[in-house]
Amino acid sequence: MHFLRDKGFDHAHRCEITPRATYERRRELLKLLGCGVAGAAMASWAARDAHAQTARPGKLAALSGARSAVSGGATMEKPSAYVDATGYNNFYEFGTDKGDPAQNAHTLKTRPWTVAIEGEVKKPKVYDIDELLKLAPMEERIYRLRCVEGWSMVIPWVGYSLAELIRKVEPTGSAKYVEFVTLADPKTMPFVGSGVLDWPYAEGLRLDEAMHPLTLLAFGMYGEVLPNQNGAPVRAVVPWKYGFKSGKSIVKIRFTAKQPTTSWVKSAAQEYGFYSNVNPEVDHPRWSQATERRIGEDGIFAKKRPTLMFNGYGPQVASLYAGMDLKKNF
Ligand SMILES: Nc1nc2c(c(=O)[nH]1)N[C@H]1C(S)=C(S)[C@@H](COP(=O)(O)O)O[C@H]1N2
Ligand SMILES: [Mo]
Repeated sequence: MHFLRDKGFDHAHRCEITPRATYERRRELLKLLGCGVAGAAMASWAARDAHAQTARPGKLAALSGARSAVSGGATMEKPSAYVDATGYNNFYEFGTDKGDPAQNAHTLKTRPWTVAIEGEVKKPKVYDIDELLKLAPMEERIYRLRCVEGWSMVIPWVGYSLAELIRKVEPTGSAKYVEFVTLADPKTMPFVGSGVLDWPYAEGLRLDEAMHPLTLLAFGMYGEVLPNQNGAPVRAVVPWKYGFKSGKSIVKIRFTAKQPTTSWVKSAAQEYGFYSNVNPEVDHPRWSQATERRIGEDGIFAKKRPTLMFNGYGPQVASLYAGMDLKKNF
């Protein structure tokens, strides 16, 4: 996708422009065919496609959540179609093209699964995923997701605030940061072992960011458990930051005194900062961040949307960054 220039990838060509154009053309074509130009089979395919935007997809085990009472926890924007949310992904462990995770992630084994809580906590513990699932009541959170590449979606997640878990494990006074380490299993993840990124994929947050009620530990989406390509069985979702801060398929959460390095900072520190808050005023060195394409409404003639400061979550999160220079701390 974005930064692989240094390692000899022309990512803009390979992972972004060509596949997205192809993908959009296919969707546009299906829409046109749905308007009666083609036969009944195609029309019904398109109708099912439209219906999928609201109905439970019925593909995986149900996992429902109560409507969230967290401020900013449910955008009124229309959720993206399930086919888009599950078919257009970044999950580099399974390949760098947007369609690769949906194609390849069936090999991921999500049981047995544990998440180790380590570092600066009074109660370190290895949680079994099924215990973690029951740790707090599930909520539905409808969040905008803004990728650093310039596309966005709206996804109804199911999970609970990461703060619920953090409170249980009792960070010590030295804990200032939280590091998320995700699975790196070369047997089931075909791109682990490639030089594309430094594995395991690791991300980090400041402790107060991790404690913010909007920071979600997600186990499901669209009323069902997470599809593998979306980070099953458990992932983070940090809606005011670029998508790559939201690590998928987490196996370890470590509390630290020092700011952890992250996979993206290691790969290109001048392009991907530790904070990576969505900010239309701070351009990526190679492209503007002022606008975005909403996947699903991004036909060839569709207008881009303006990107909002903190992805629209400023009223909830701006105070975390009071007094900070966000051009320096990008
Ligand atoms: N382990 C892991 N987590 C990851 C990534 C990845 O490559 N590996 N990609 C990130 C990026 S760039 C984005 S935009 C989001 C995409 O999440 P989605 O597939 O649910 O849309 O996942 C993030 N989490
Ligand atoms: Mo992303």
